[in-house]
Amino acid sequence: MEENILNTDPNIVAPVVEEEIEGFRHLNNPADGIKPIVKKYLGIPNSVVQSGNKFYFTDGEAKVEAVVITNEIIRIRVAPHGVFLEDFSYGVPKLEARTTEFKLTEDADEYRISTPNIRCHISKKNFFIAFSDSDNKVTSVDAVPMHWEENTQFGGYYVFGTKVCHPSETFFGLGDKPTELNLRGKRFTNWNTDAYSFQWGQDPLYRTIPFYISVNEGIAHGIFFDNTFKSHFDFGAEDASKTSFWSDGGELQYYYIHGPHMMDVVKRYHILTGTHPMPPMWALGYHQCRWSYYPESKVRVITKGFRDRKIPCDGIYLDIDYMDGYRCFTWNRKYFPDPKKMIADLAADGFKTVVIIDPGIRVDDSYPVFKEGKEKRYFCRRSDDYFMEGHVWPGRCQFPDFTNPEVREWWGGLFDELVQLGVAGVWNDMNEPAVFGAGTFPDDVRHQYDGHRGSHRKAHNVYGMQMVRATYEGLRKILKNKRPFTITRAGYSGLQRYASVWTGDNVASWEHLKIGNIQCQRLSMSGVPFCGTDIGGFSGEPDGELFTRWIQLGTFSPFMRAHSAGDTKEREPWSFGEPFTAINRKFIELRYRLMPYMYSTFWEHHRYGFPILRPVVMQEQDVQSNHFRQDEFTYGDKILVCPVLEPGIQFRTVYLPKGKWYNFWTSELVDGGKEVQVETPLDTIPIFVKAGSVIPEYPVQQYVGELEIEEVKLNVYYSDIEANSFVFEDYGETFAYEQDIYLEKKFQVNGTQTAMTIQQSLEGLYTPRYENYNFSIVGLPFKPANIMVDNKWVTNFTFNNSKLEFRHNKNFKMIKIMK
Ligand code: MIG
Repeated sequence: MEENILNTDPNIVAPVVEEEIEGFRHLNNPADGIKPIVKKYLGIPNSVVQSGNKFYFTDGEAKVEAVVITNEIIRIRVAPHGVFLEDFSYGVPKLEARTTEFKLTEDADEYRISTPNIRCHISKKNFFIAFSDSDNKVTSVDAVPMHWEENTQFGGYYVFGTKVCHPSETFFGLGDKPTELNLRGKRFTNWNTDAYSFQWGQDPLYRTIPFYISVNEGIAHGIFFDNTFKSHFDFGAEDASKTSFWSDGGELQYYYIHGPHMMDVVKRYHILTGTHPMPPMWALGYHQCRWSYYPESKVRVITKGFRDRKIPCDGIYLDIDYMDGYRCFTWNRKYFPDPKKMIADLAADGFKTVVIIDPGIRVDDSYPVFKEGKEKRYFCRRSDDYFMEGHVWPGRCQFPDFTNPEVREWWGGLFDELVQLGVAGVWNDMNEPAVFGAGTFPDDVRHQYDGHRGSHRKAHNVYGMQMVRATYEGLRKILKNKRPFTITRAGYSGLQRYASVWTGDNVASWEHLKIGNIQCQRLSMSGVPFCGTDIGGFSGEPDGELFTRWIQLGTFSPFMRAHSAGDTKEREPWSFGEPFTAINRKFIELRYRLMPYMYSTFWEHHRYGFPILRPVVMQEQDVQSNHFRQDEFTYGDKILVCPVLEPGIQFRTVYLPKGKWYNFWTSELVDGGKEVQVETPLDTIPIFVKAGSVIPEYPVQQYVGELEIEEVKLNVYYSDIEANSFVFEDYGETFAYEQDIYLEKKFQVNGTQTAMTIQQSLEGLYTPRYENYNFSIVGLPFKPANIMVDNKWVTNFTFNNSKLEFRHNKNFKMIKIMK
């Protein structure tokens, strides 16, 4: 008989003693087939001890710790024999208590830790842990007590948490999973994997983001299972009434993050794991990549191709062939005889050069990087002290242990020469880590893990993040006050502190366009805001239509880069001829026009923890059908985009959240809260702007910084409901913003049938160099007769096709437009 170990019957007191369950197929290792397993559950709590913001409960042997971090975040962890592991996390660099407003109470049924906004209940009957909000509405409750199973091979435990899954509950998050946005009914594993040409539903992929958001009956909460071992999540897949997360080692340790809105959960997740630093503004431009552009003459043909055709571009990438025998930090002098000159020439033409770096270091005593790493014992070793060796591009390789701070420091320093040559960004590949044949390292490889030593089982999922951290921190030192630009394939929660990501080796297919759209939204809501796909698809051949539709999606991906595998045909924005080239140009130009809006959205992320892309469910989580929408999303909260994901489409259905929206192309005003049909000829995709928005716009530039911006266009969308917008400005490439040298402009728009007002307030120490705004007011319901700015009349304005245009000095406080 198969016994249900995930019993939720509250009348059944969980077993206190070790329990043998024959015939249960182990959740972790289906490959093991049938084997007896021994699971142990928390028993009955019999005491509590408080130490500051930490509370310890015990059943006599196991201990549970609850730590109050903020009024909405509590961390739980379990020590099977009462001894907790060292409190160290790559995901959460500083665990600071940010509240003192909590108290412990107790009655016959439970212990209760309360903050002003949430309560954590520890049942005295069965050690179930529950969370509720200040209205006592339970948002999360154990379905069985937390439990574990001894790992006889490696020591430690497999650890399990199981919560009740409600019939209407939906789930989001987990990073880059290539499946429906809503994760309900599915099971996942996190184990960073080089997944060339991955498919819909394939799991795992490149990243481990063990964080999910649940929404039930209008209330959202998040669980961040901060555990770097191979981890697993089940959202009602095995049993529709249970949500489980478990891991092959480490501690059962998770953060409960309260909403009630999904946006609150994401923002609070960023309190724990940090946000992305401001990127240099050029990094938000268009980037062109290929495996590989070489030799130098080819790179010059490509970059010239952009300028000749007037297609904006900021980034040009060198893939592995720039190196000498794929040795990191070297150059193939046959292909690139004078990299310094080439990079300088490209820079003079407005291109930033980004180079790839892999973790595998060629075993070769005449190669200084290898020699030094070997002498200083920086490479990973197996359990018996043999070197971890594997084949990757350079041939036989060893691999730096990036979990060692000394190794990171060394690695970071290696970029000095590349920076002196003018390299502007570093692309970190193969850092899952990937090894030909074997896939990755064997489990027994040892890692220093910042002094908290462990095997590859523990370090695998953070290896890539620590590599790009070494890269980022090294660049940050070398560049001094200039912002580094890095991109990584692998990562763990918190990677956003160091890098942008691309979604890896996708395929040139319509299905992958759809996957990419979902992945970017999902990464965004999982705390990885700066993300993008290989536009066009890495492997395979897109036709012109697919490529153009992908450029259109990419225009609204935070990271916009076209990339393709070496065995494919040419893949530049002009490779498909007309009409595609002109449309691709139009969209890349749109990206540059919207640059100040996108940059401001980035600030909103960096400073306040908002995601950049927001699926409509994040706009309106109370509308249940939104929990199943995954095509349309907003960039920031003002611009809604719905990519076209099928060939030959002349129309598509778009859902607009409640409120009023302007069709970006036609300025037509549309009521939201419903689906609308939108025309989608090849040269447009549905784009809508929320009424009341102020969208700043730059003139088209061929690259960021090409023009001295003399005037910023302010597109103001009339609204009869008061609406707020903001614009962020600063130097665009330094860390002066950390010293508060920036400007946050706040705009408030309000209208009636006879008048409209625009108010501006300024905050910050930065002064932009341009003097004027060029106003374009869309959707005025009346013909304007008078415009007054700060009590002075504006006489020079035009009104055509319901668009009001005039110029004014940027320092205005109040504009009144009257009938
Ligand atoms: O084994 O550097 O995902 O973007 O072009 C392939 C060559 C290694 C995989 C990356 C891809 C890159 C390619 N790399």
